[in-house]
Amino acid sequence: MIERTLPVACPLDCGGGCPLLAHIEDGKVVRITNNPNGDPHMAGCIKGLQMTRVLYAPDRLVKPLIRNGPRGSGQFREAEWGEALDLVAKRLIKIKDRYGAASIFRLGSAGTSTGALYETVNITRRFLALLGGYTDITDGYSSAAGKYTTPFVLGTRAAGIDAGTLRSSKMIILWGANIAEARLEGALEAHVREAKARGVPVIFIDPRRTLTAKTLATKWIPIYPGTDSAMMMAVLHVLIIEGMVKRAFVEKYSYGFDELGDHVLGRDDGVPKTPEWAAGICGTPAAEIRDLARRYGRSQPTAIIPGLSIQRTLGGEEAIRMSIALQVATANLGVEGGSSGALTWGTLPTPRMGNLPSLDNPADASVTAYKWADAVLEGRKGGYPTNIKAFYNVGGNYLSTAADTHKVIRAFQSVEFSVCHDFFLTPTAKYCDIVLPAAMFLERNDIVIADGGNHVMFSHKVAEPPGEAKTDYEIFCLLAERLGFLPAYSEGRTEGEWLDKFIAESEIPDAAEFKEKGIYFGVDQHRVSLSSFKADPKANPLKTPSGLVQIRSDAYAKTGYPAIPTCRAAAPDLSHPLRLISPKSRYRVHSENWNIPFFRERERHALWINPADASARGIADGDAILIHNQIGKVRIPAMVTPNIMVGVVCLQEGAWPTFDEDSVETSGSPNVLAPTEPTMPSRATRTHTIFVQVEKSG
Ligand SMILES: Nc1nc2c(c(=O)[nH]1)N[C@H]1C(S)=C(S)[C@@H](COP(=O)(O)OP(=O)(O)OC[C@H]3O[C@@H](n4cnc5c(=O)[nH]c(N)nc54)[C@H](O)[C@@H]3O)O[C@H]1N2
Ligand SMILES: Nc1nc2c(c(=O)[nH]1)N[C@H]1C(S)=C(S)[C@@H](COP(=O)(O)OP(=O)(O)OC[C@H]3O[C@@H](n4cnc5c(=O)[nH]c(N)nc54)[C@H](O)[C@@H]3O)O[C@H]1N2
Ligand SMILES: [Mo]
Repeated sequence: MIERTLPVACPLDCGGGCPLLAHIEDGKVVRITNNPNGDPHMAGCIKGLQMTRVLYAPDRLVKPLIRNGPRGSGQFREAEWGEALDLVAKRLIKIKDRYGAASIFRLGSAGTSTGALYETVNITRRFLALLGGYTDITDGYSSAAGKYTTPFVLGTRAAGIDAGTLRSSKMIILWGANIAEARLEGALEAHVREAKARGVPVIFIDPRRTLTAKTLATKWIPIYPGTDSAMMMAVLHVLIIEGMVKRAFVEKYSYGFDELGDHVLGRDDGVPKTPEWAAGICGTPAAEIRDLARRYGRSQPTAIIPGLSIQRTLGGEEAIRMSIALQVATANLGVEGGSSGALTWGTLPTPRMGNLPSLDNPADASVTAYKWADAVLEGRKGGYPTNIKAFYNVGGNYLSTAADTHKVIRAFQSVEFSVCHDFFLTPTAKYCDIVLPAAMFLERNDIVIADGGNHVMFSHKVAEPPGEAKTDYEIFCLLAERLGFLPAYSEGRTEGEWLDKFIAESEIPDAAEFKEKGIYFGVDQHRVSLSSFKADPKANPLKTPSGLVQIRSDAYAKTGYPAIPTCRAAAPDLSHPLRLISPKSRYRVHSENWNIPFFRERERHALWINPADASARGIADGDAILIHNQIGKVRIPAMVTPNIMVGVVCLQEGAWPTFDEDSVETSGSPNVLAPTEPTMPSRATRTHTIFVQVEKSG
């Protein structure tokens, strides 16, 4: 039997963008390994290496489905492509003619997030733009607070680092960054592991003792979710009091630092932000915070790598402003081995590469992601730009991943028409009128541009789509043909012709070599953002009003929130005293893989609860419990574990929700409990600030 190999690249939403190699025997993918042409630090995770479990899953969709039962019931009949596509085209035109193009809402986010051709958001936007326009979702669930805030402080969002620069770090702080599980890029974990092996302290600040705490960190510091700005202020308090602030750096590179210093010392409000003050907010012993500050103040360079988690909280904007302020105070910004303190993810340029051209949205209407269901339900009356009548969903499973599942269901019930493309009959697909079976990345060719690092990858088609499944591009071309705009959509190009065009537009000198190796590296693999500003702030000022790091921002103050960072951590109320977090599982990408037994069996899905909180409620490991708040109820077993701090409970993101007759959710889907009230002023997601009560379920 002859085995051959072809490079592929995982385009899923973990930011990893990992270079992989598919091993093919008799036309079947039998194994996936790491692509040896990648950097040795790049290693695929279990999701990528076991992708054949998804590829050959027995529940892959193989035919178009047309709903013939109530929405959500899962009752569909199989249809021929011709019938399904005619229906989609007819309904879209009818809705557009009757209510205007902006009544069509584009849903979906994670899907394929890094494909030059198949990026699910981009490929859908192009189609809907040619249809005449749509209402778009902007900002996303991931990093909206950080993206909003960082330009006020740094004048740019491009403030990340290449993981290779950690070779120069003397200390690494993973601040809510659980990188061994919630991957932020393919090479980060190996670089942190190497640093640890060199004797570099790796501090992990997280409410949970996770795999990162166990395998990568030298120290775990627990913290209540949503309180990072308080701990950061206390760290700064110690740095100031103990004379460890690098004054010359602060003066040369920042604006308004002293005002923050006065606030931290309590000169403006009479509340010194000491470790003892923070201990009461963060649930972390003051001695731990003081020790962290001293070690941090002494170790240079130190890289703070914030997780996206710290800004997906109420007041999460301030955690990002504060972590930048800390890196300024310690002279770690713009320095190799340091970091800016801003999000490191997806912020530095990648090698030049063409991609499917985006088109202006003629309807020019959009809604911020966290409020999308409210926008559907309230429409113009609620101050939103449009009245929504139809959904076009590609690459999203919002029944599982969007906040307030009951509201999401009402939104799906409210529209006249909904269509989605997916590999599986997800809970979201079940609420759609037409479900079109899509090909996954191993069944098509694409170019993958990773979120982290400086490389691009070619991903070959290594399998045929199952049954009659088609690629998203084929589906959109067939629809565009029916709607009369195929020439504009496809520009007459096949998949392969687009990819050749993108490579021709790229900096890659040899297309054949790129396809054969599967990866191309940009010239510089050790980029430090803001390093030219650091080298000469007069010649290379930041794009802020002062040209410096804007610790105080009058522009930010115009949003109604203070000009300097403040602590806006929300505290639970007496009836909902526990703080619920809903982080990523290492076995899933959001809700993806929930339906794949191989992945499900590897992890117990239950509510993490500390033994003290459990015994106070008479809860033993494995007991059925009810988690509840004003938004919803979830019944699921408890997992009593010291790996979560007292006062915090955790239900990992991604369960496909199921409900009993009393509307109690029974799979363990945390978004049933998530309010859609966003963090302000960014109007971003706050899914790590949810307050609940937990009790034994009778
Ligand atoms: N395996 C896997 N990896 C992924 C993804 C995935 O779905 N699966 N998704 C990718 C995507 S789209 C994104 S946006 C990123 C998300 O990246 P993150 O936001 O970093 O991921 P989370 O898992 O939500 O949270 C990371 C850690 O922060 C902790 N945490 C929660 N709240 C707080 C807090 O307020 N403060 C502190 N200090 N810690 C807190 C959690 O316990 C968790 O261990 O991950 C990417 N990587
Ligand atoms: N409670 C809570 N909720 C969260 C989070 C959290 O931390 N806690 N994290 C949030 C974050 S950071 C994010 S980014 C969102 C993600 O939210 P979603 O975008 O809904 O994420 P997924 O569950 O990955 O859904 C992607 C869907 O697209 C399908 N798909 C994948 N690739 C393709 C493709 O190429 N073509 C087509 N047609 N379909 C494809 C998959 O099968 C899957 O059904 O979730 C958010 N929700
Ligand atoms: Mo995300």
